Amino acid sequence: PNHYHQHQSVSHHGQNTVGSQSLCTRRELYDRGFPVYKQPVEVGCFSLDSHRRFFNDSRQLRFYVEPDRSPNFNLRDGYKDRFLKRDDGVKERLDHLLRWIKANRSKLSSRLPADSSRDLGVDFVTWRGHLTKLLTTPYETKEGWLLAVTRFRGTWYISEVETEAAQRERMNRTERHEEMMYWGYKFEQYTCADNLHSLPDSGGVVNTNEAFCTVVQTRLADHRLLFSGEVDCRDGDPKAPPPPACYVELKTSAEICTPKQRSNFHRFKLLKWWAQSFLPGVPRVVAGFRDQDGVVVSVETFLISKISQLIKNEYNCWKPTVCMNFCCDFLSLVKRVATEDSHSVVYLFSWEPRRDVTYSVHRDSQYSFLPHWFVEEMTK
Ligand code: 0WD
Ligand code: CA
Repeated sequence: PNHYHQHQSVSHHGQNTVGSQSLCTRRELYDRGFPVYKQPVEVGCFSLDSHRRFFNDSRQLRFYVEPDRSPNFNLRDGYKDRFLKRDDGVKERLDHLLRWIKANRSKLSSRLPADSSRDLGVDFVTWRGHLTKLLTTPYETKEGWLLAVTRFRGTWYISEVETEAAQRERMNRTERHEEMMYWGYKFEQYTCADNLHSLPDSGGVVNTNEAFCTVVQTRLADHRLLFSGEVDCRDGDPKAPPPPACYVELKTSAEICTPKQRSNFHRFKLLKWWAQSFLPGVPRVVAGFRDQDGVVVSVETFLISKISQLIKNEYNCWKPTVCMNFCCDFLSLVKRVATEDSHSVVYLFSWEPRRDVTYSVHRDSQYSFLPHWFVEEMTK
């Protein structure tokens, strides 16, 4: 299929209207007290197998095995002959998360009064990754975003739409970039075992269809959130705390050799790492620092709770409170704007660096993303 023109063709319908409210993304406006963010609670999990099939269980959860401090893992190994890459041209939107909701709906609304059993009991349903993009927006200077919102039975569903720039980048990646995207998954293979009694198998195939996702519930100010995020592995100690506190996020990053590189790492990379793991309450990130040839030269653990102190000496650095307040104000804007409750109406919020967040409204368009089976299920 031709993926271009996905935004242009909307205007042919002549049905989209442009909204009047907008949101400024300047940092100074969000530098106030930290909003209430409740400790995230895991309400379930699911797995996607090597064929990207959904299972309502933790079969894909792996166990962290601490490597040497200087392990010399070769991240290039297997790229040519032991790598099965997920087709990232296939847009899954919220589908897997909605399948989880369908299978676990009774658990979710069991805390609500009996007559409101059709109500999910949350304001927003989305992927953790979409929230990460919102948190980092006041500091983002390169990549904009498009978020489609549908209000359905009192809940706002938020699903990302690929921007034209992101699509261009995806279709024009260099061979070097393609290979470097593999390195992160290879690092996972070197540090994760399939069960408590086994060790990592670096000779196996890396298949990026496989995933384990946690589903968490929490509240940001007056916004009740239900979201899911992919989790790399859990602490291998059986006495580790319950999820999400036992989860470990794995990352690779270029080794730091100069003060300038250290400063950039603090200012840009730690912002993304902090936002991604803070949201679901994952307490630590294990980072493999690699050289130009993809060899991991050192491994370091970062505690999410310590990151804000680590960065305080950087001039003009990011602040967690700005991230959280911006996200909170964006969600308030969504509630004010997306008032029509209909599975086929999409409010498309868009943002480009140095601009305000704006939106347009689309009825029965290509942007509609709630699948029929989900709409039917929730209407029962
Ligand atoms: O259709 C979409 N627009 C998206 C779908 C965008 C993002 C995610 N997804 C889905 C996929 O089903 C995936 O399994 O969500 C799942 C992961 O969601 P997430 O945790 O909310 O995503 P994010 O926090 O951005 O990424 C977590 C990990 C990444 O690890 P690193 O260490 O690089 O942050 O999920 C992987 C990646 O390994 N990942 C993806 N996997 C499948 N599809 C995607 C993606 N689009 N993006 C990141
Ligand atoms: Ca990771």
